[in-house]
Amino acid sequence: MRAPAAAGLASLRWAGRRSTAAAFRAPSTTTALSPSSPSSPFDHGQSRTGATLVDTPTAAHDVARGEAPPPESPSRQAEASRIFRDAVAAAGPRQDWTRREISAIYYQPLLELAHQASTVHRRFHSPGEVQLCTLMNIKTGGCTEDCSYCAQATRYQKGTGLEARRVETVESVLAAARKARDNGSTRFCMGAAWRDMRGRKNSLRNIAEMIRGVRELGMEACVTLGMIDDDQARQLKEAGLTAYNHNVDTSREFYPSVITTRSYDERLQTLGRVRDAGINVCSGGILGLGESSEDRVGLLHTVSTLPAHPESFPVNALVPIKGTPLGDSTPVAFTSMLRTVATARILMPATIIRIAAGRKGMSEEKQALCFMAGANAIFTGEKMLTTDCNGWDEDSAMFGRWGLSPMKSFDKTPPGGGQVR
Ligand code: SAM
Ligand code: DTB
Ligand code: SF4
Repeated sequence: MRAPAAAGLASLRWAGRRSTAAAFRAPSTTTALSPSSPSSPFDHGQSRTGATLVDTPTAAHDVARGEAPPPESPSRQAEASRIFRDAVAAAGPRQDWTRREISAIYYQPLLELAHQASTVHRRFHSPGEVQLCTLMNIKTGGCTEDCSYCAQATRYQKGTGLEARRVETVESVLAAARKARDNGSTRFCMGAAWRDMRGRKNSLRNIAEMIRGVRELGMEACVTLGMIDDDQARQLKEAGLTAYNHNVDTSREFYPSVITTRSYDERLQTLGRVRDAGINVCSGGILGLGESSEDRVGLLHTVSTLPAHPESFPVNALVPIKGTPLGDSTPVAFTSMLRTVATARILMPATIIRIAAGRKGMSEEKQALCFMAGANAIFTGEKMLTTDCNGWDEDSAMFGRWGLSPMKSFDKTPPGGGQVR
């Protein structure tokens, strides 16, 4: 359990900021994530190489895949409205979503979608409660994979200039976890720039030590180490791991344009092993990779039709890293982010939805819309993995202004049943 004195300190920080909200300054920067306006209000521009300007299916693109209806057909619109109503009214999580149903939800008028997601959110969660998770990169850089968004791949090192480091010590990781806990975070997530855990017996033993230490601090422990096998999953479970993060990143179709060194199915196999070991699955995606809105629908379809919904669904907005193939990408439209969050909330009502990478560039007002539409977790602290993160002070001030409160640890029953441990 968390030491009472430290718990008191952390809650004072967040509660204190809440009660004196008016005294805190407005956010100083607002980096617009939205690209420039479409040339006409009917411009449904979207492509695999640029940002989605308006998230409406273009008949050519989507009908070619036999999925999305031309938006002007009244009978299709009536069907979409019926699907939407049924989805919103569902009493509990379901895993049999079709892509057609997900499209019908995703392309609803945005404010209606956000509003309905908000009502679903209130049925399954305490509104305004947001989980605070702090990340630590326990092994930086030197990764053999070719994920085209990632600062840590060796093959982009000349361009990124990121130096690889050895695995952090157990002591330094636990010192960082303690600091995170004292600042109010209830989950600590340790990331390593590895393809997989093969031949890393000693590292796994140290990571098990880190997990035990994080749990002794009263925090939920999460790791993201690449692909793992059944035995490694079992060892992590034995150490007390709460959740394993392994993102599918995008749709099955678009995935090979982003990563070639490991397959979509390998990712799903790792998720299966994590689930079978009794560890909560944290799996989400990245927006702004040059995907189309149908790829975002595909991402949502993959995660919402897993045998059990992930306990946590991180929505990352690409942070373009200079020197990587996606270093000059156009930012994803905020409306696409909001649609993804709101649709995820309706499809996976009990899941924790996390605003992950890219939050640093989002105004408070945009974040607030995401919280309204069902997001209920953030990464907070000094750093993400290689990029900056919104700090605890900044976030606690935001919580004060918007009446948000930190979620307690171990307070959720995961969507598949059982206890979050
Ligand atoms: N190496 C492990 C793996 O790939 O599973 C763990 C770490 S990896 C950096 C964790 C996730 O962070 C990726 O799957 C991706 O979704 C996200 N990510 C990495 N770089 C990002 C970036 N530049 N912008 C947004 N999200 C990013
Ligand atoms: C996730 O979905 N996002 C986090 C966490 N899981 C490991 C990582 C984001 C990384 C952002 C880019 C960076 O800092 O290098
Ligand atoms: Fe390696 Fe993970 Fe980065 Fe891919 S996302 S290059 S696997 S650290």
